[in-house]
Amino acid sequence: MKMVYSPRHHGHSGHVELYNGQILPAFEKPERAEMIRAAVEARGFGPTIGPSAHGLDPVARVHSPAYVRFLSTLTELWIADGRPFPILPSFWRAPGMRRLEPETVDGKLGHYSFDAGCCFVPGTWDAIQSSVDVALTGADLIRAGEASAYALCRPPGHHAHDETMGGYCYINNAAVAAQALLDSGAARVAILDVDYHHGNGTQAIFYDRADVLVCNIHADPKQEFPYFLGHADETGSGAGEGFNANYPLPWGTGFAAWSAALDDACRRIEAYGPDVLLVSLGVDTFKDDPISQFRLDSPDYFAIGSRIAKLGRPTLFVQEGGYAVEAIGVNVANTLEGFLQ
Ligand code: Q9C
Ligand code: ZN
Repeated sequence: MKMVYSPRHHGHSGHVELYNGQILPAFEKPERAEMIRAAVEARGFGPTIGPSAHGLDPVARVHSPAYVRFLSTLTELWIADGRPFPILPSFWRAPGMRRLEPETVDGKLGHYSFDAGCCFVPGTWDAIQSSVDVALTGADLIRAGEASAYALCRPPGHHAHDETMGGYCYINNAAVAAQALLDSGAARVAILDVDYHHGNGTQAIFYDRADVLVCNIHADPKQEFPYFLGHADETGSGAGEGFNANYPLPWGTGFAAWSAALDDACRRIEAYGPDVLLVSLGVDTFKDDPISQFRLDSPDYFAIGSRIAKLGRPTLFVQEGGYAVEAIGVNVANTLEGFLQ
């Protein structure tokens, strides 16, 4: 299995988030990707390759042109205004307010975000572009006939909506890769999101469509971020009715209950018969994750990988969350090894 990785993720470093009322170094930090790269390379699954540049056209198949323009110009607008870094949004629209794009950069920042989890430093936009190129290069590998590939995306993507960033996510890497696969001949794609947090962006992007089945196993939004999406009764709308499945689980969930949800999700995917499977691979389900409340242990990730392999589909793993820096490399590598065995 090839791994796609870019050192340009390092541009997104020294950034902050708002946590417990304080501006703190972000949990989503560069060491994450380096720990994963080292652990995966140590297992010898296959070569590490760099991404090829795909430009912004495939991004604009999922995200609105105005949002892509915002992301690509925010840093220069900020510098032109003579403002200090980092950039961090802190005001948002309430229901009932109007959806007009403000003219000023502060207004745009609130318009295109849903939390204070998406900070910009000068290298952030370059890192975002490299991350989606990593996912698209992984999709190219699958298209070229590889049975599987691993895209080490950083920053992650699954919280990003068509025109909203949040939860450390700017561009929805998995959604862009899924759309690229559909645009190049796949008829049906399934996305299995095993990150601890609900993949609200991925769900919302494909909610009214039958060509992408989205299954999400995550902490119950009644208790956990992103709080406002991810309930079990969200099953899709219109043509997409029946093509979204959520498995919200309570804080404290261990592998027995978690893997029962995985089994159910896998049965759905099997019945759907996708041409390609994308796995939004977050390992923040780990027992020692600093911002999460599930109790999976490192050996459990072998079992996750091997259950996914039983589906027998061309499979692209796309990295999402996981913040226990010392363990995330092992947990990702265990998942991939369980898949490959
Ligand atoms: N205690 C991903 O895993 N912070 N994003 C919530 C609640 C936001 C996580 C804090 C967590 C976002 C890709
Ligand atoms: Zn997460």
